[in-house]
This record gives sequence, structure tokens and C-alpha cells, in this order.
Amino acid sequence: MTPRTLDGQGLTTLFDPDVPSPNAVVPRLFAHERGGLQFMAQPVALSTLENRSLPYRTTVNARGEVPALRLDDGRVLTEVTAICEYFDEIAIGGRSLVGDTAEERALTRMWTRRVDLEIAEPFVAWWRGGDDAEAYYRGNRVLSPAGRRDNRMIADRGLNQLDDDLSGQDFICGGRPMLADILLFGFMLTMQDSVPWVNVPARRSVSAWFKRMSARPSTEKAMNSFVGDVRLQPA
Ligand SMILES: N[C@@H](CCC(=O)N[C@@H](CS)C(=O)NCC(=O)O)C(=O)O
Repeated sequence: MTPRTLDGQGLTTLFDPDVPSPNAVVPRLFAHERGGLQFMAQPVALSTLENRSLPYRTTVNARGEVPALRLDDGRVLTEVTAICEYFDEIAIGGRSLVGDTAEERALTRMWTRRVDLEIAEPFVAWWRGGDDAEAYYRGNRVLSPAGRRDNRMIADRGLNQLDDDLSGQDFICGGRPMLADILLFGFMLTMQDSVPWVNVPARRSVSAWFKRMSARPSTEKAMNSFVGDVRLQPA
């Protein structure tokens, strides 16, 4: 991967928003934790919905969402878990954050899917069901105000379950932070002010895990967008 231009043509380019949105922070955290990566980064003004503009939708992501990773052959990867797994495979050196064996990879994917479906997606959908979200998206997303209460109950239930699952262990898949931790933490970190019920002291294991993740150097770094020629040393 040799960077050649800044316009994202012929390079592996991450389209990264100008603000720390939940989905965008996930590959950022992952890249900082994983290291051994080199790519270009091009900012997208999420704050003014540049991601919904015709040029972005026709040249980068027809779904109008961020982040997106354009590969050097021109194909575009979206879905943060796919981007993270791609980073994991192309990284040089360091240690996989998905797993070193078939069993570890399967367990990481199981937990990643659980925390995404049972917690992250529902609490973001709860926020998206409110008036602030309706005003922000200006009709660019199908929101579900009618399902707001259900989404909160689904996420609360998922968090209660995770509180039990995390009891007696430091991270979701065991001894070190993996993709599942990074996905859920990225969402909780960026949404904690907008969704105040997502991290409460009463869920002691989740709250201790959140503190543990917050203390990692990658957390502060991930609040800033990647820009230009990004080179990360193996972690
Ligand atoms: N399933 C997608 C979701 C991407 C997504 O919803 N991104 C949000 C940012 S957190 C976005 O683009 N929001 C602005 C919009 O929908 O206009 C993924 O995994 O990447």
C-alpha cells in the first residue's frame, strides 16, 4: 500500500467523519489498538451531512453513511465490523484482535454480534427515535419514534445480561480487549451524553469494564479523525 494522492483514487482510503460518531470511532479505536497499518484518510463533513450529498453517494457509499474504506482496487467496504476485520488481516506485525485460532475468532464474532444486536444497535435506535435525531437527519434516515421504548428495553436487557457475563473478567471475550469490546465501547463512549442510561453505576461489571476501556491510550486518540497519510506502528 503506497500512498499516492489525497483524493482517494488508487489508494486504500478511509472516509472518516469530522466528528466522533459511534460507527466511525470503532475502526479508529481498532486501528490504534491493532497498529501495523498504513492508509490514507479523507475527511467527510458529517456535521453538515456531506455524507448524504450526491457526490458522496455516487462515488463512495450509495447508502450515504460513514465510515467507508475504499480499497486500492476501487471496491468500497462499509460496515464497521468488516472494515475492522480487514484491518486486522492486512496489519503487519502486532497481534490479531479477532483471534489467533478458529475457536478464538468464532468466539469474538459471537460476542461482537451479540453486543451489536442486543445493545449497540438498539440504544442508537432509541436516540434516533427522538426529536433531536429527526431534526438532524432531515429525512435522510428512516427513524422509529414509535419503537423508542422497545429499543430502550431491548438495550437495557442486553446490558443487564452483559453485566452478568462480564462478572469476574476484565474484557468481553476474556483476558484482552478484542473486536467485541472495541465495537461496544466505541458506541457507548460516543453516545454516553445522548443516552445517559447506557452506563450506570448499578451495572457494576459493565461500568468497571467501561472505565478499563476508557483508560486505554487508544480512547483519546480515537476522538480525533484520521487525516491524510496514516501510518500506525504495530501495537
Ligand atoms: N451499519 C453501518 C452503519 C453506519 C452508520 O450508521 N453511520 C452513521 C454514523 S455513526 C452515519 O453515517 N450517520 C449519518 C447519516 O446517516 O446521515 C456500519 O456498520 O458502518
